[in-house]
Amino acid sequence: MQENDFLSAFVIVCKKVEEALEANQAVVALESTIISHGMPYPNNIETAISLENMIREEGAVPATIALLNGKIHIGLNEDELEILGNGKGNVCKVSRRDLPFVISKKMNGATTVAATMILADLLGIRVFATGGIGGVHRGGEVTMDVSADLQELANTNVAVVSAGVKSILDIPRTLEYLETFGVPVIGYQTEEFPAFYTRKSGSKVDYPLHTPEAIADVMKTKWNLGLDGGLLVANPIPEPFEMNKDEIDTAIKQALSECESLGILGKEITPFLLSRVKELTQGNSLFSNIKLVENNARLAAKIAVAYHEIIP
Ligand code: PSU
Ligand code: MN
Repeated sequence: MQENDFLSAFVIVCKKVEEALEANQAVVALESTIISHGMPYPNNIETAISLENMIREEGAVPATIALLNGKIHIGLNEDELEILGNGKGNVCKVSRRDLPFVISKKMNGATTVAATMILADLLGIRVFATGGIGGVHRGGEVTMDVSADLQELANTNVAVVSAGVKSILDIPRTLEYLETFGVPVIGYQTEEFPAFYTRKSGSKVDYPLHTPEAIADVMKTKWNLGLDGGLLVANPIPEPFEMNKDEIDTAIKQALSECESLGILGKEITPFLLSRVKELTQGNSLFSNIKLVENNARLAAKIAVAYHEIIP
């Protein structure tokens, strides 16, 4: 069986994304874990729709990626977003490891950064916007809890735009890991690596770049050199929406200690921490979260447009 026949049995590409890919237009991938496990209903669906609209406003085509009844969907309609976000059915959190099971069992799945990168890459989508990526957990030097997102960045040719990494994680070790695996960390108009809810983390980016065109040029250069793997574009939350550092630090500290005393393990750790931080800071963190993802979607679209102008 040809590779394409094989894939077409699993992949459903929506019409607008298919047309954009055929016409070699800029496409931006979006993940779905943020919809199913990252935000409450109905803010999650509203945000998913607003991200898509912002990407269109910037001249690119959005492709939200998820698994529905075991099919890989690239580009979702509003009914499909509703299934992922309304909390009524079971939607698994799907990273690289989970893909074959959820597809083979014809289940619904929300894709993490790692799984979204894999599926974007299948179709040649090179730019992806998210909120925050997974990383090395605090204590990860003992537990070995390191998100599969980092290995995917090491191997898969997609530029991921995020607002940095939440300080539920060990940010300096996350950056060390990325360095070891050759993943460039670019700061968009910043020298400081951002910590999701706040613009500063105390760690530096590798290279600050000031325009989407400059970022697109680095992507092209990296891949033309045969240096496979992703790039992490760290885009700080806009100043007006930044959270108070003490408020967020206190909530994270409490969430981490509850996680340990409840004995939460494995893939449940990140969703537990995210949802506890959200509860402990009430609406504040949700509002910041929405604003920073929107900011990332706009930048990702600008990078995708710039990239498409310089590739043949
Ligand atoms: N960090 C966030 N928000 C998120 C996630 C991480 O600030 O929504 C989600 C993303 O989908 C990410 C995943 O890819 O959690 C990482 O999970 P794990 O640590 O289990 O690999
Ligand atoms: Mn983990």
